[in-house]
Amino acid sequence: MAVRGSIVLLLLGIFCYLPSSSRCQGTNTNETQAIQWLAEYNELAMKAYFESTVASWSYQTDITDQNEQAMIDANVKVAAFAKEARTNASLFDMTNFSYDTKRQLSKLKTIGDAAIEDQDKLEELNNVLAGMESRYSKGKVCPEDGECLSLEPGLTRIMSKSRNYAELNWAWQGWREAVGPSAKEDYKRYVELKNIASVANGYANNGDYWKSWYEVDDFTDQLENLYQELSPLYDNLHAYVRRKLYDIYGSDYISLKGPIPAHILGNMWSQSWLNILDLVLPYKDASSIDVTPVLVREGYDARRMFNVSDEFFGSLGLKKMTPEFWAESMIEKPDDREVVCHASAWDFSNQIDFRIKQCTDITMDDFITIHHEMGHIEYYLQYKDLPVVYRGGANPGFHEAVGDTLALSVSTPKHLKAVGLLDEVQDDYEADINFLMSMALDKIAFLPFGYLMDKWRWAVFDGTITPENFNAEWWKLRTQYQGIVPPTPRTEANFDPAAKYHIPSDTPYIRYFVSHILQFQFHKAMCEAAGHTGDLLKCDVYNSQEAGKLLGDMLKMGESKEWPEALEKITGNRTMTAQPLLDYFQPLISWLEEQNSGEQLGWAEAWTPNEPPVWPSSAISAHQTSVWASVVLASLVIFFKP
Ligand code: BJ2
Ligand code: ZN
Repeated sequence: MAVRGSIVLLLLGIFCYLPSSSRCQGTNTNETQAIQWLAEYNELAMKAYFESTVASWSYQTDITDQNEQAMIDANVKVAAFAKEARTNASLFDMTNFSYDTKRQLSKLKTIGDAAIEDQDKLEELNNVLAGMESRYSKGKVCPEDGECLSLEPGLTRIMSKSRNYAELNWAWQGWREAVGPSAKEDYKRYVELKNIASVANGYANNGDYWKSWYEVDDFTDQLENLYQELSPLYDNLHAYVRRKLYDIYGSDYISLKGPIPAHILGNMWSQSWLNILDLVLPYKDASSIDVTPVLVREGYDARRMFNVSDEFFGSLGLKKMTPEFWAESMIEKPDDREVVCHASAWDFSNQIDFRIKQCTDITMDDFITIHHEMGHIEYYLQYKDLPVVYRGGANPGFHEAVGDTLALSVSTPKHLKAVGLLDEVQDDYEADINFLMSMALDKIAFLPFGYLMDKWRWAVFDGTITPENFNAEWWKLRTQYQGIVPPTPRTEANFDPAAKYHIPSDTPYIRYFVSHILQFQFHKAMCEAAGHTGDLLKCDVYNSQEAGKLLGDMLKMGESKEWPEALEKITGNRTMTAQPLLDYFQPLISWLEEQNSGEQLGWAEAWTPNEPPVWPSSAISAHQTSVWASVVLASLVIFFKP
């Protein structure tokens, strides 16, 4: 493309006077030439993006200064490629071109960070990004004695298993201290540079640019409506869980009318509460629905967990993972080097290499994450023969929803029993409520978090939130939407947003909120295709070729059409709706409403819990010893003062 395409166009005497602007409109009206140029572009793009992805993979699976520099160089190189493609795409006057040619050319005119004109600034942004990612990934919390803990698996295990208020606070605060403050200066510069890039792409700021991927003007209104529709369900779950935690931790730490302390919900960010299922289980005598003990007892390793997931995709007639996938993926945490442990899925753009990188722990959480990541790979495999510009989700939320949709079937107790991951399952009302509670702790608890992450960032990018109030505004949203509160007061010396991977790693988040709506729409459609009748919560599409085909046909479209069309293809409906999610949870909604009859829903935002004691107790004695020593010393000084 680079050389040949430009020469062809220049020979035709066509010249664009504003080569660097995305709005540059060329004069070549010959669609055949445009199609030919796009084909040439595609071949070169596969090579260019393959090269830069290899460099990122090498860095993320072995964080060294050398790999960091190689990745930055590769990113700068691929940015130059994208810029040149934009210039050449802009030489065409698309007015009378077909929908498809127009769509492909238009996509090439928006080029993300590569739009930054100034090379120094582009390099600076890449440096800032690499620094934030590596500091997050290398973050450790060190006890007074004993080994330092990283997020995965050490701190994550404490957050999920410990029921000690002070210990949980130690891990929660320690993690934020380890990766928060050191990210703030970089983040400020990141915001400036991302806005420069987005303005160069023709948007008011980077938040607007991110929103543009959803292609509909009223996107934020649609989200707000969905959120409003679902918030009563969240409030009910919140009130019920708060009561249970009150019974455990007491009135020093929990108010029945206040927000819940953020560190006791089983997860570092309170985004999924599944790990405290044992504390809030509705019917204690009904059969267990936690597969972690079985995974451990049966000696599962990462590969075996991945195999179970792969087998499920295969059972639907969908594509299985490839030999290259198994040979090159990193599915266990290496102990000889620093890596980015946060799980991710990779498309190397060459139609051959697709990989997952995950520091798999033998838990139910990670078992579900495997399905999530494999869902991405499935999408990549289904659309790999489309032009590179179309290799993406119908919108980013679609990409996030694939694996989760399948996991809705996999998580049903009947399915887990069938594959040997649960010992015994009951089939009665109490078991249904227990099961739905486990799903709600994951899916419903997530909704406000999925919504607020980018509410915060949109406001940061448009300047409504400034660095002077980064953390205060963060906590305002966390309390307003999630009804949670930090265990101890926070200030602007803290920078808590940076303790969540997607903030330092520059990954938009609203996609996960969208996915939590879509996955229930997809699930319902696939269940109907599989001939399922009765309650949606019981549906398992295992082995259904019809369900697999319905999903696969939609995935094959990639982003070649606007998302309402893809949604229509799978559900017959062009709009996002919360109805399937509400149908799925209906028995639990009624149950929660009954449980909460004497309860006050919602929370007084100003309430704060008492300070937790110092942890560990050795630190208490060390602390107390030093206090006593100072007192004695001070008295001696006073006593012997001449
Ligand atoms: C565990 C999961 C992401 C994901 C990773 C890291 C960021 C992007 C990718 C992309 C995929 C793609 C994750 C799961 C649900 C909630 C959220 C969380 N990791 N990413 N390359 N999750 O989405 O898989 O793999 O093609 O866009 O972050 O908060 O844990
Ligand atoms: Zn994902």
